[in-house]
Amino acid sequence: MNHPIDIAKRLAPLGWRADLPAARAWAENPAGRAARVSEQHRTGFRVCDGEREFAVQSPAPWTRSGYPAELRAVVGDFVRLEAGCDQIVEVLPRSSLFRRAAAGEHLKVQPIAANIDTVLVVTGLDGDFNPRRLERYLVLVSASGAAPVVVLTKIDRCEEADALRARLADIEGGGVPVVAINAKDADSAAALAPWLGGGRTVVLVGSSGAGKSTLTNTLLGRSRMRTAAVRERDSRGRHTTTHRALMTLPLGACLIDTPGMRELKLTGEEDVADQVFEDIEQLAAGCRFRDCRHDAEPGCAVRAALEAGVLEPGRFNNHRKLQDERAAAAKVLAARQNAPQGRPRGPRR
Ligand SMILES: Nc1nc2c(ncn2[C@@H]2O[C@H](COP(=O)(O)OP(=O)(O)OP(=O)(O)O)[C@@H](O)[C@H]2O)c(=O)[nH]1
Ligand SMILES: [Mg+2]
Ligand SMILES: [Zn+2]
Repeated sequence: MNHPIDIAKRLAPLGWRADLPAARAWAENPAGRAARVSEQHRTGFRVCDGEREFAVQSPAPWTRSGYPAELRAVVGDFVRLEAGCDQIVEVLPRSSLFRRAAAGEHLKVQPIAANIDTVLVVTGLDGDFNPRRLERYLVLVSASGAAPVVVLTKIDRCEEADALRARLADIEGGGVPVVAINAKDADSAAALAPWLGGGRTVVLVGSSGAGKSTLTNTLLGRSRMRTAAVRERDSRGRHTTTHRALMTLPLGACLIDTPGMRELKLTGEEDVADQVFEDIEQLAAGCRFRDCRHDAEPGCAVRAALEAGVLEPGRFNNHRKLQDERAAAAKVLAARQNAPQGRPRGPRR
């Protein structure tokens, strides 16, 4: 039953593919039982082994408060269970990991989902719509190893959908697909089919009330996740979803629904050469000085673009803000890694 071919058959509907690092690691050491983390609650994990779904115990060190969050399992992880299947022994190597940092006194990195092919960044075409927040999401996605798609929901309730979408022209120009749908309607949600084929895994992220669980139910073809109306005044959701859950869709892909995120800080490990702001990086290459800060330097191509109205000031300011935030977070990380009780150096991340 532990033969790689049996494993592949059993776990294929759960997104197991021969090219994944987890499958390669398993082939080298097929001991115990392989499964995928299908639910993550505050109190623990549920996993699916392709035959049944059940709760499992975490290894003792994971429960220590200082234990690095990234070394614990997260929804979407493939894990090795001990032969009795009661306990996780090991997190198998990941192909990608979507993470954010939560604000607060200490920088706290929070892994959201692992082994993801596509991050669907869900935004309502209502009071939720915010290009600057989308850019922030896209910087986090660029560091994850997964590809982003922006999903605009509530097109059926928005009269200015085209105008709002036009404000994402720079994002689309950077190669990020943008899809506008009615998340309640299966025909409309079918526009996401290119990312939902067999063997693929996608995660839905976005603010509370954006329509993640509504979309999940529509794609599943049944009401599995609870949904709730947003506040009329400001379109804010009520944090209806409280755990992360992975489901296999009729189209074949695995989809992970997550609770709406309040805070979305950078971890410091994002790419410095940004894909998200490639237009600005390209402009900056034309500045007279290589270290131009685009303040008042002569021959500044970025300022020129701002003055000519080619570059949106909001986008430029956000780029700077995110760069500064990333630099500050990277400093905290470096200090922590140099500290005597720095994070344990493991082969995984
Ligand atoms: N008309 C319309 N309503 C939508 C659409 N998408 C979501 N809604 C509504 O928006 C509200 C919030 O949707 P949810 O699916 O609960 O939002 P969520 O992103 O899962 O929110 P959290 O679980 O709190 O993070 C519900 O009343 C949905 O019916 C859409 O495309 N069109
Ligand atoms: Mg939800
Ligand atoms: Zn410049």
